[in-house]
Amino acid sequence: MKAMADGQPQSALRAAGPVAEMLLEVSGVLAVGGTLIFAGVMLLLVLAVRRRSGSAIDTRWWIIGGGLVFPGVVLAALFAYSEWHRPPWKPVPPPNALIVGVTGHMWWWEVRYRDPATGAEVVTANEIRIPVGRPVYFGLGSADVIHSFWVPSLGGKMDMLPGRVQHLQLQADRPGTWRGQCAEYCGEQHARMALHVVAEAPAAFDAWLAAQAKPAAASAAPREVDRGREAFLTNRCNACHTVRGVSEESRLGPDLTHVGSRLHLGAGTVPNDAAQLAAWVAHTQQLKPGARMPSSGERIEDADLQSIAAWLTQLK
Ligand code: HEC
Ligand SMILES: [Cu+2]
Repeated sequence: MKAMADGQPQSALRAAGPVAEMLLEVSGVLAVGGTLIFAGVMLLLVLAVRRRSGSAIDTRWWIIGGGLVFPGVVLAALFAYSEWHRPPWKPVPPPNALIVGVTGHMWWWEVRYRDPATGAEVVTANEIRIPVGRPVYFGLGSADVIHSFWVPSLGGKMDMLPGRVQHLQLQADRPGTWRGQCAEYCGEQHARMALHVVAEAPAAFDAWLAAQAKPAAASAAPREVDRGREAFLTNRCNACHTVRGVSEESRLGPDLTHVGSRLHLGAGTVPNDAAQLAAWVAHTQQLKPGARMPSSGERIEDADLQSIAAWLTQLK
């Protein structure tokens, strides 16, 4: 999975679902049409320059034809064509859609699902899992400034505005991992505000969602892991982070209940494993300067840091 995430270029030219394919087709038609018109105009320019003075061409018809009739017909046709091909942005989800809420934060993404079994909210961050072949209907908002949600291989782009809910529909036709990013400048770490969409078979998605809905598993495991949980609480990481089943809710930072199941840390800043996680906690401000999380390297004993990393990494 990791290799795929890294191998997949972020590109609107690699459409992986019906919405993205439609946008690609419209862009192609516009590019070809624009090129033909440009070539035609250049041809006329050459003819005009080479024309002998005094030859009797009635320029009035060129002005009426080329300046009024031609653009009128072409623009009307393009308007009809693009309306016909418009992505479904009506604020009504199709009946079989999966509904996902995404809130932009400086500089990470909060992602919310509903557990179909209980109706409870399931919160995660920076990574969106979706089932292949099913439309996914996003409700998009922002907790602070304007961000923009964009996963080029899967569909269009939509601004995320504070105090409003915007809508966007995407769909993936095959399993895979696609990178997306914030597409509206939102401050210092705008460039490190990436997200990943992982599309998988419906059964695998259902299993994933059911696992995410559970509270963090109480570890039946090595002492170090238990010590990590204690250190997480005594160092007040829970002031900003929720770990369901371990600490009260706090939404200032990403939900960490199942952080070990994600591909990256820090909204695509580093790949996720225990060593990277320890480095992230110790040197947050070096890895992502300005991030709304303090570096803890100087504050936390190294042994505690390693146990916190071991504990969080096994929260799958
Ligand atoms: C003041 C609030 C705050 C405190 C305290 C805090 N964090 Fe964070 N943490 C954040 C924010 C905000 C982010 C998101 C940063 C970003 O990506 O821009 C974050 C990100 C993370 C991530 C990456 C999660 C992901 O999915 O990308 C981990 C892991 C993490 N913090 C662990 C810790 C640990 C362990 C502690 C305690 C030593 C801690 N944090 C203390 C606010 C905080
Ligand atoms: Cu941004």
